[in-house]
Amino acid sequence: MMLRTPGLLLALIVISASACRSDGAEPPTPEIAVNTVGFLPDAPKAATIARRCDRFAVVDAATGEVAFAGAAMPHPAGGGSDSTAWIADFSVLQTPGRYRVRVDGVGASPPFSISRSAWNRPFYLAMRGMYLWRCGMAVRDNSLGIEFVHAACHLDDARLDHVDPTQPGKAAPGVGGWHDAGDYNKYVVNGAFTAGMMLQAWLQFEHALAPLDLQLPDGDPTLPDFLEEVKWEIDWLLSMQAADGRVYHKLSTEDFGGFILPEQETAPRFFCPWGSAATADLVAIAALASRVYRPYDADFADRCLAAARLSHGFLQAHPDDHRPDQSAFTTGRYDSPDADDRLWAAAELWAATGEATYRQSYEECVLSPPARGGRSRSRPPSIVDDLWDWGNVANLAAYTYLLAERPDRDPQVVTKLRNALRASADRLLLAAQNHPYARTHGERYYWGCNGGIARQTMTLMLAYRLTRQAEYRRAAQQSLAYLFGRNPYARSFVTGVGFNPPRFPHDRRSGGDAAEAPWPGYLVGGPWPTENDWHDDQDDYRTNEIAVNWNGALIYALAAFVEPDTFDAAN
Ligand code: 9MR
Ligand code: ZN
Repeated sequence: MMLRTPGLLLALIVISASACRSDGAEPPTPEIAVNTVGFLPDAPKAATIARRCDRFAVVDAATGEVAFAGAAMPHPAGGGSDSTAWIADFSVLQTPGRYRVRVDGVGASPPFSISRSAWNRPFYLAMRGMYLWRCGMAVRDNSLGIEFVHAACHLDDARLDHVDPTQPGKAAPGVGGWHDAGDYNKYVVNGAFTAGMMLQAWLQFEHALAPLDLQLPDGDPTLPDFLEEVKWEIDWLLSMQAADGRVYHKLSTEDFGGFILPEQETAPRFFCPWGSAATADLVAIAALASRVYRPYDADFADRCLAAARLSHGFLQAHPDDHRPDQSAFTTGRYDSPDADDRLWAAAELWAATGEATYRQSYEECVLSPPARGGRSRSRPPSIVDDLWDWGNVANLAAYTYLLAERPDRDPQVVTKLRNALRASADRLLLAAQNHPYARTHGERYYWGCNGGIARQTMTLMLAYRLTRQAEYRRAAQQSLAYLFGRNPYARSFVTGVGFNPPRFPHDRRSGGDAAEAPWPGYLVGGPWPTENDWHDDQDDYRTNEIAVNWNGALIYALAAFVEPDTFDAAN
């Protein structure tokens, strides 16, 4: 063909060049699973390829230029050369950029970055997710260029009928806090647990979290945004305390509502009768808050400590494991034995006050866990659990004790806890090594296990802090990689973040608003009972719901790697 003008010639050259370098446009193959957000430059970096292969390349996502080439290795757990999982390790590539993993004959992965800011945006969105969960006020977000909005909701929270049937219609203040999950109810055990994980993140990564601007509306200028968001929940938790110190277990409609925006949910909401686990969790979170908020707001800290002591006194007078009467409700139960909650309460009260009685009651329990079968301690809590959740909060107590700088710790208890923590972290490491997607809980799946994977980074980061052994920190990074795409689905499990994230989470706002996209920044529960059982389907509340205790764990994991110096640029 005769080319008549240099302009046309240039255009053709550009077109043909971009045809050769088509990696940016090639649809990703689900056979290459990789973290689809990004890696810190020094992070471990690997993709899992679900097909036999020899060599792989990491290519520039825009130009297709090869930045790194290597041999894929069969994953040992997959059975040598018959392995169905091949690992492409490119940890040595540290140059910031945007890349894809490419395997001839298989295809290319979704793009990802190598950057010191890699986790900033996911952190921001996960924190915005907490703000968007706020009950009792209007919320609005446009982070994705899509308007997510609801008006002030549940302003009548709540009635006391099920607490005191002699005074029908009587109400008490319980407005505020976060909705729990895809439903709009509020549960003390899970709320305190979530706030507890987030304040642990603060205790450990304060330097990184303190400067971050989360663009919260009408904020308190004296509080860092991170603490302001957690305080929204703590204020509500304090309102769940009765005058005598008992704590109402939850605040809820009698039955789950429909897929409508929260302000449209007008069915009456009720305080649920008290429970000893909720009461102990309130003690723990209020004591912890008194410590964390004191430098900013001494009055609030005093109020928190007084609340913690009041409820602790109530628990002392009621030593039995008192399960809440939930007979009026069919909503979430969050019902489990209180031994671990009492343990957390003791550890936090000691950390907040230094008073020996609190310390001793924690130490006694660590050194000689109460015998099985006792009435109030029907199930001794595991002191450091591998996979833990709202039903066993004892890990939070152990972290607090281990991190406390008070001089009066019992060396025997310190040793026992350190050993238990190390042993747990080592089991998580081993599980990740033996798993083709580096999943720290191997092949164990349960309701909300994605949250469990995120939460396991707490044990890993603590082990790293105490030993300075990099492998623990690296395993925590691999857990984030799993949640954001290096998993058998080759998809991100967090709405609005990474490649092909969940589109139909079990979330009443996402299902009830006009926007097509789901509300962003939420980790979905994840596959169970097997690896194959995750469905991106709104009806599948067992695997595709969202919940504060999963996001709180994710926020902890991301907080460990957020980069404050470049945070603004991320938004
Ligand atoms: O996360 C909770 C999980 O551990 C339980 O097995 C499950 C069934 O009781 O409930 C989960 O919590 C849900 C709660 O009960 C209601 N709000 C939504 C929560 C997440 O699915
Ligand atoms: Zn609400």
